[in-house]
Amino acid sequence: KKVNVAVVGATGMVGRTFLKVLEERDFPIENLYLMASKRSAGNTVNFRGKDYIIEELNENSFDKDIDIALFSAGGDLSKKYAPIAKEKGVVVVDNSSAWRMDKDIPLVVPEVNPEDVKKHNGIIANPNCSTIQAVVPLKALHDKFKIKRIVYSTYQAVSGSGVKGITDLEEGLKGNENKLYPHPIAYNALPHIDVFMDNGYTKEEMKMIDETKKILNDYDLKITATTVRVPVLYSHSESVNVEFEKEFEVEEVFNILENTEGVVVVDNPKENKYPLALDAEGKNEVFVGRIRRDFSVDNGINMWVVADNIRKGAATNTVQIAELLVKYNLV
Ligand code: A2P
Ligand code: 11C
Repeated sequence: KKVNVAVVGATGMVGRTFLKVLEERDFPIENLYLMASKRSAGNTVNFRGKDYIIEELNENSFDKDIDIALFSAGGDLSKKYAPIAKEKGVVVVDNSSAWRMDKDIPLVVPEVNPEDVKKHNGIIANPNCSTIQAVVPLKALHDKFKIKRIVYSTYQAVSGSGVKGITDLEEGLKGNENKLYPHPIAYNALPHIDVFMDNGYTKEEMKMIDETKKILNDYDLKITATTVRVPVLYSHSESVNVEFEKEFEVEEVFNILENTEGVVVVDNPKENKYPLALDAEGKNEVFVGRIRRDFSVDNGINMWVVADNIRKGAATNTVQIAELLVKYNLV
């Protein structure tokens, strides 16, 4: 079955990657509509050898026969246009943070909670990049050993802030002043992603905490997070410290992760093999390594989790959700 797809924010960093991933994964498209701002309207984009004209997004954009719309044009536009699209019978898969914590809207990582797409009310939310890559390995371990507590410490790429983040790093390396971040990102590490909340945490930290509970459907989990921006272009790296309820053998953890869909274990310290941001760039999988027991608690483990934040953290996961909509005959 072929479906009609709209891409909202088609010219953006994630939007362009949607198109690449749709092409690579042979997504069954009948008609494709590309939408962006007035600035890009009229420009053409090539997809599968055919040129498509970019349309300006407006309130009539969804009057056409569209089955699925992939949104990545920012939270404000998602808040405004997702309900309009939904009203017209379109199923929106939204990459912004606008709808993620709405209790009537599923928050989906296909390797973790695929069945949740069936509960969609016209909108499905794609989680934050740093959450997505963490829950892929955590889900399998949670099923087996029941997670009690998680400590996240992240090392996040500047592309998470879009083109302006990349510019701040590239210009900073040339000795020019930072424009986006409050401090230089070149040669630095900033313990500050998104805005600060009243509780002392950043919004990025709270997203990781709240979204993990929703995706794993376990609100008893104890989770804390420190999220840090580092001078890396693509791929977020994360130290994930986990305490389980049940006893385990490290070998079992390796076995489980080696057999988890979407995970690639890279862990051979003798040969200096572990997941690296540069190796994950452009890949769709989540790379896990440095798997070792945390001797400071009864049933603890440490791991290093790396994934391309624009791919698995955004575009790939969104396209995988769209694939589920087709697979389950929901469009
Ligand atoms: P445009 O390129 O025409 O500005 P990024 O996250 O990389 O900054 O990309 C944001 C995406 O959202 C781009 O495709 C951008 O289109 C789109 N966008 C920004 N503002 C609007 C708007 N007012 N209406 C429609 N699309 C928008
Ligand atoms: C970052 N995680 O690296 C952010 C980017 O909620 O979709 C994604 C923000 C979001 O800055």
